[in-house]
Formats: sequence, C-alpha cells, structure tokens
Amino acid sequence: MSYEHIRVETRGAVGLVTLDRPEAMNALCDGLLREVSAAVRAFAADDGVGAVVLTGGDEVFAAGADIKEMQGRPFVDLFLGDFPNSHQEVWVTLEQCRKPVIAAVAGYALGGGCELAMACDFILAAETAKFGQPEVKIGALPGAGGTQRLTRLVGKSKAMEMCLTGRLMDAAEAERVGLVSRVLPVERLLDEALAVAGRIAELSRPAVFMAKEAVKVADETTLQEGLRFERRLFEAAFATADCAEGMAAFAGKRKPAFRNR
Ligand code: CO8
Repeated sequence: MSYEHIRVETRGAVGLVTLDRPEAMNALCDGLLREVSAAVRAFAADDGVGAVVLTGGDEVFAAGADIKEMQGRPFVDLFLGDFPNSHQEVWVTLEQCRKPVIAAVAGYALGGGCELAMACDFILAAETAKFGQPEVKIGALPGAGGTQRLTRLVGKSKAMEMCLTGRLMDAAEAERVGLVSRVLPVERLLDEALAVAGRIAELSRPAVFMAKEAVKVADETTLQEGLRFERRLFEAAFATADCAEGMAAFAGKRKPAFRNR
C-alpha cells in the first residue's frame, strides 16, 4: 500500500510509522489518520512484527487535529459519523492492537496529537517535547481521550489545568507526573524507541500480549477484578511453551529461544 501522509517501514521485527506532513506540523487530517490506522492494522497482522513505533520525526509529533479541515463541519455530520471514532478509526485500531505501540515524541504533541500519543502504550519523549490540550483556545475541547486518558495518567488537577487553560507541559514535567516513561536527547529518541521495541519483539509474544492486556485492564476495572484477571493470565502463561523455555533457559544460564507458542 502506498501512503501520502506517513512513511511506513520495518526495522527488523519493529514496525515504524512516521507522520509526514511537515507543512502542517503533522496535523491529523482524515487521510493521515486513516493511513496510520491502516499501517498499524497491517503491522498487527504481520507475524514478522512484534512491536510498533509511532513517531512524528525530530521536529514535531503532531500539532493536533487539522483545524482547517475540521473548521465549519456541521454538528449533525460529526454526531452521525461519531467523529472522531468511527470516521477515522485510528483510535479504535490503537485500542484493539494487541502488539505494543510506542510513541516517540519530539516537539509539539498538541490536542489530537497528545491524544494520539496517549492512545499508544507508552511514550518516550525527547527533551524538546511539549504536550498540551489547547482546544479550549479555539472554542472546543479534547475529543479523542484528552479529558479521560490525560486525567488517568496525570491526575485531575494537572489535567484540569491543561484542559481549561491550554497550558503546555514540557518533557521534564511530563516525566515527573508520569505522562511519559522516559526523556531522551532528541538525537537519541528514535534509536532508543526502536531499540526498546526491538527488545520487546524478541520476547515471548504470548507473554507480551498478556502483560499488555493486564496493564490495560487496570484503567477499566476495580483493583480486585484487576488482580483476579492478572492472576488468571499469570497461571495461563504456564500453559505456553515459551514460559517453560524461559524458565529452563534461566535455570540453565542460557538465552531463551522463544517460539511464540
Ligand atoms: N491544523 C492545521 N494546520 C496547522 C495546525 C493544526 N492543528 N497546527 C499548525 N498548522 C499549520 C499552520 O497553519 C501553518 O501552516 P501555514 O504555513 O500554511 O500557515 C504551519 O502548520 C506552521 O504553523 P505555525 O506557523 O502556526 O507555526 P508556529 O511554530 O508559529 O506555531 C503551534 C506552532 C504552536 C503548534 C501552532 O501552529 C498552533 O497553535 N497550532 C494549533 C494547535 C492546536 O490548537 N491544536 C489542537 C487542535 S484541535 C484538536 O486537536 C481536537 C482533537 C479532536 C480529536 C482528534 C481528531 C483528529
């Protein structure tokens, strides 16, 4: 498949999606979001890929929904189309993707751009990263998880301040409050994201899928239900050949040879 607004490649067992609309600071037009969705779906279906990295490159992650494209859309069209979910489906794709997706964020991740990064499994940020939900400044509000995922990630007070004022958060603050997992110099960001994704891709895929699923459940259920879910998956992992191999390799002081079985 050929893409107009993104670049898609594989680096070993890692799928790499790069947003590529520099003229609009990678603003998330419909076409770009459809392409990201298609690329992630293709990697999800590709047995040779174990993890995905989503980046906007060294300058900017994404400056939000494409305001010029969104401008003037009638309410009834958005409502009937369940915008932005059914229309652009990337949010659903990321929600359903069982392979880990890592966001590598440099520069602005604003509005829908911040929401896109948060829809990934974790965020590695460059020192240049700036996160924000500035929609209120154009008379709107976050529409793809900004009020929900941000609140879960950084707590009510920070999320309220960001959504109500549009204040941006720099990389150091984002790391301090848990929005991003680590901050790196911009020149190391992509290499490190690819290295982390590569290490994940080498692990037992059933174990990785189970771990991801269990962590995601933490956002959606009670502690007791989450612990029960985790326990059942932990027990289930013992039914995989990879778990037996991993433990035997540890005991035998050798590298495990996982077969994703
Ligand atoms: N949409 C469309 N074009 C944009 C956007 C955008 N969000 N952001 C930047 N651009 C364009 C500019 O119009 C400009 O184009 P041109 O040269 O043709 O005039 C080019 O990118 C460069 O931008 P600037 O000249 O403004 O660059 P600056 O360095 O001066 O400023 C900023 C950079 C601070 C990022 C500034 O461009 C800005 O404030 N952008 C808008 C940020 C914003 O409000 N984002 C939220 C948008 S609303 C949203 O995301 C709702 C999410 C809903 C759910 C998700 C659905 C997809």
